Amino acid sequence: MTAPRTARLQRETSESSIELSLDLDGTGVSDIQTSVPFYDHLLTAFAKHSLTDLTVRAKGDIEIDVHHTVEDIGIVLGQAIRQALGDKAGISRFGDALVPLDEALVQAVVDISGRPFLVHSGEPAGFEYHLIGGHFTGSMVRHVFEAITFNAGLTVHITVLGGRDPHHIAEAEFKAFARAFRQAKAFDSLVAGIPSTKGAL
Ligand SMILES: [Mn+2]
Repeated sequence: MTAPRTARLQRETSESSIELSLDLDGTGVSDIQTSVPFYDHLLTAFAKHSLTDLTVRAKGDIEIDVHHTVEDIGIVLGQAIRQALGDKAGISRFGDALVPLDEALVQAVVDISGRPFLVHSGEPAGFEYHLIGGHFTGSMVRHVFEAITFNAGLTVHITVLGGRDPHHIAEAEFKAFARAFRQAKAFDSLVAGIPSTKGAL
């Protein structure tokens, strides 16, 4: 292993104020206070299952809607991932996972490609309108993956294969993404240099 794969970012706008730090070579320890309780739950699951140490402190205009705060944290998380990945030398690059949560089942595939692309499908009809925990709109699940993917430079495919309970589905999506990302960012001792025929990712 070369340089530490860490990042610490701050972002301040009229809509939110965010401090985020992460270590991609951690053990999944997290300390997350976003002021959006269900999002704390999702990000804690992401940290735990991707073995990323993650600290988030955020305040935002959640009296209007959780949208700005949730999306902005996704943007900063994506930027931090990109920064911490560095030149991507020696990593596996690809990862995939199939993760259940009771009746919910989600497949995630990650390519640390440097090319932002999200393909997301399979959430049941009405999912986007459901208020999970009474405050977290189902539509924000895809929106967070858009923010992470575009800002981290990842190609991500997330397919919800089954599920009925919105809490289960959202959590299984984050866990599947986390497990696939864990594989993709892992160092592979057989990989010499940057795993691309182009020589850059
Ligand atoms: Mn938005």
